Amino acid sequence: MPRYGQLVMGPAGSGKSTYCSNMVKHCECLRRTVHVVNLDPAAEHFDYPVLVDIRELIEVDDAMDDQDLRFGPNGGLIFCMEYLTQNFDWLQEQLDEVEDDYILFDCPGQVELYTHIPVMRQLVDTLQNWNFRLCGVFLVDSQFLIESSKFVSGILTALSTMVNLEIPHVNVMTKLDLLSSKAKKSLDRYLEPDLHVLLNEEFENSKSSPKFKKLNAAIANMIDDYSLVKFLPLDQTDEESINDILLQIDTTIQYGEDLEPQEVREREEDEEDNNVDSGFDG
Ligand SMILES: Nc1nc2c(ncn2[C@@H]2O[C@H](COP(=O)(O)OP(=O)(O)OP(=O)(O)O)[C@@H](O)[C@H]2O)c(=O)[nH]1
Ligand SMILES: [Mg+2]
Repeated sequence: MPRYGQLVMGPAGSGKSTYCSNMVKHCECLRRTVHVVNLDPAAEHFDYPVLVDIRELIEVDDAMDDQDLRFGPNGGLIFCMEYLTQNFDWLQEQLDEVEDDYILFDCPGQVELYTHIPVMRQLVDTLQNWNFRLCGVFLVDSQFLIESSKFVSGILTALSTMVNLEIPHVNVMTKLDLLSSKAKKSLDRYLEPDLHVLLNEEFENSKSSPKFKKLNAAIANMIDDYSLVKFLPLDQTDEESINDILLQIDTTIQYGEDLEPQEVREREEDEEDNNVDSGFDG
């Protein structure tokens, strides 16, 4: 039987742990069991029930307090993640204890982990060897996306993660509940962006150097070539947005295809009931 997993990634504070917690609550409403694995060795608190906690293996403080290592918080975190890759059998033991295999992996927020350090790739390869079908879920805070030049940097991080990991991938724009109504009106421009249009507008009246404009045009071309960078909106006060994201991810990892027909029917009925009778309070 395949096992299923979401690798929940994104920059610091983008809402990864909150996403996991909301997803667990949402799945409870659907009578689906979803477990969360905390992979953040610096996590202090999260409000989901945790199946596996990396801090039982190693914590950032261990790497910082060690007389020989003497890491600061950032190097310490990378050290912990590398330590995890040397102790995958520990993770395997813990994961083998559950039967309902739909697991959210709540990852740390250090961008280097996604862009060039091989740790996440090693994790992906290992989980795939353990029969996991994985979807990368990359979260970006909408506060940073809603301005074109910041948007380019958000997109580049999402893109390099996607290319680096080579697994099905979904980008999510979080914290829409915090956007002003004016910003919400221009949201569609960012969810499925035409970067040439966005950047032209941004640079039309700006005094940026021609070289900088040229660089941005080249980046826009490259991103359009991939044509894969779009975002699903997440408003944690709107259960439907959470459901849409879940459905999209389920489709990419083919969750449900191995269920018996009766189970599928029950699941569809549950999801319909749930959409009609929305008792979710975020
Ligand atoms: N209003 C609102 N606040 C949110 C949302 N998601 C997260 N937050 C808040 O943003 C802050 C960071 O959220 P976390 O879920 O801890 O973010 P994270 O990505 O796990 O952060 P790190 O693990 O430190 O990288 C917290 O104060 C959350 O309450 C959201 O959808 N709406
Ligand atoms: Mg977190």
